[in-house]
Amino acid sequence: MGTRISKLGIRKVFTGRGDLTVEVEVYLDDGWGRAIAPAGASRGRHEVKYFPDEGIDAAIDVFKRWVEPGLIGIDAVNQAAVDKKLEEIDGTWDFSKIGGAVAVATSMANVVAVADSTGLWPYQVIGGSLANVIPYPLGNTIGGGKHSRGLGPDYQEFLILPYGAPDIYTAVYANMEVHREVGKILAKEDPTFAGGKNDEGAWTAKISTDKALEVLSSAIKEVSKRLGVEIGLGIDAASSSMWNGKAYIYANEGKELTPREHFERIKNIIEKYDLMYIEDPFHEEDFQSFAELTALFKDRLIVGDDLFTTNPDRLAIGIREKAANAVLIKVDQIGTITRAHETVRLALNNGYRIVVSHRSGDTESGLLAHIAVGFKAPIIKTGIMGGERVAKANELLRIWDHLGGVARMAKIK
Ligand code: 2PG
Ligand code: MG
Repeated sequence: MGTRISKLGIRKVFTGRGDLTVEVEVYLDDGWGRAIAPAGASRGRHEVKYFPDEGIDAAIDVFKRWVEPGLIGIDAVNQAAVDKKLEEIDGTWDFSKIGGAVAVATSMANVVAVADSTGLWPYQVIGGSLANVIPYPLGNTIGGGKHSRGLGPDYQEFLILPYGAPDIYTAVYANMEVHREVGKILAKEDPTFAGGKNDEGAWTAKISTDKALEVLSSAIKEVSKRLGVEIGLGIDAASSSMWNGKAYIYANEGKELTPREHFERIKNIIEKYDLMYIEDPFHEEDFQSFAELTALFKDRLIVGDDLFTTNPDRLAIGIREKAANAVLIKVDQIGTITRAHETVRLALNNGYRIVVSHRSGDTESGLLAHIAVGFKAPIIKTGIMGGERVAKANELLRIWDHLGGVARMAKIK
């Protein structure tokens, strides 16, 4: 009975931007694993609760009193049973008693422990023997919105997707090269640019949205030509952060746009810059506008992050309303690997693409790469530069090698 949980541990650790979070260790008789809960800054309203009301110390206390004794003896190979037990111990849908951070760190640590005990890699534990598709890395190059203290462009992330790269090494390299090229252009064009980067390693500059997209377009053109790799352009507008209940606030431009004006702005930007990836173009309750935009741009990825919060019930509404055609998957938004997997299955059964994503406050762990491959995601959103981001990219390179001859890149177009 080597895979029964025999002991657990928890400690406070930090994310790359200094948020306090939890790391959980799961011990089996013949193996062990650990995982850290990442932390978001632009959190969706429908995400599980990160910590109980009383804070991180209460989460640790509850873990020792209830989670550890509750999980001891369970067969770790049965991920669904482990995750179900976490739900039972908590008793609320949003993990408000034990905290989503404790739930997700425990659930992910269990995957790592099973991998250690069985000699498999975590991506194989999650996805089985058919998990041999490597996702394309979607890279955050220029930051704005809440991630840049409202001083940069009004949308939160300006993203690139090297969908034409023949292998993961070339894909990661192309992202690095575009990021570098953007830095050079910004230094030339903006006298106030001091080389600043935000939490996700994206450049921050006091430029407009149009300027950010122009800079990025010319960097992509240069690198595409040099490396012979097609690279697409995208944004995460993170529109909930711009929405005040009545209008969208464009702080950089000093404007308030009505929902209709904002819709038109998004539509124009998609056309003008030929965006292939558009995340959260509208606030998190506006399924209607998502549906309208999706109908207009069937061949582009219209992605729900705050809209769905990796929640199968929210995604079911989206499917019914035909809102978006892709869903961001952040395991920490919903609390367990099993729940996230349920959302992934619902998405795939209904023709939605999935994008596995990091958080802005992330860690040195490369586990996200395994989750993306395990869930068979065609895209992983994990930034480009900075230790927490490179950890995932480098892990993709290792998984590619581990798969040997059977590895293949995902199909985007
Ligand atoms: C997002 C994420 C990650 P945060 O909005 O997609 O880029 O940001 O983790 O701050 O919610
Ligand atoms: Mg987002």
